Amino acid sequence: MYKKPTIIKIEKIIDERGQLNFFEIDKDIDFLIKRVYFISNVAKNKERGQHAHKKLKQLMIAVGGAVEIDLDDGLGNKFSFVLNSSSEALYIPCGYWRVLKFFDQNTNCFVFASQKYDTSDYIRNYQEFVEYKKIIE
Ligand code: T46
Repeated sequence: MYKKPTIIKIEKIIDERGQLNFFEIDKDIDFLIKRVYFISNVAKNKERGQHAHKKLKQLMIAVGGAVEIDLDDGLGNKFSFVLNSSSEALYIPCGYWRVLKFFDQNTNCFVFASQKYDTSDYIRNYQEFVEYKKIIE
């Protein structure tokens, strides 16, 4: 569906009771969700990530606060996004090195993932990641 990291607009319905957001498989994302995790209570300016995934695709949404997500395809292309609205999500295809920078301790980052947790899907060394991308491209 998306070959590159892409911001997706998440539909919202607002009425006198508040706001409701939703997204759907096939319409908004091209994978079945096998795992959901969320990151919270990260001190201001702390970073997470510093790794890439071989197969995992993810959709990230920040609810409250803000998080910057820096992505690198290992082939010289870099992308930077700020998530700060529950009406926007970031789709991250497989094969991107990521660094998450949290702007505020109240940020809750929800992640919808295409695979169950699998340590063998992670590449945690940047040079190894660059070599891996050269081989698979
Ligand atoms: C990613 C970024 C955005 C589990 O046991 N199950 C899980 O599903 C996850 C995600 C993590 N863990 C354990 C593994 C570690 O002992 O939780 C601990 C912290 O995980 P990690 O250091 O990988 O956290 P981040 O924030 O650096 O990375 C996570 C995801 O792992 C990664 O896929 O893209 O968030």
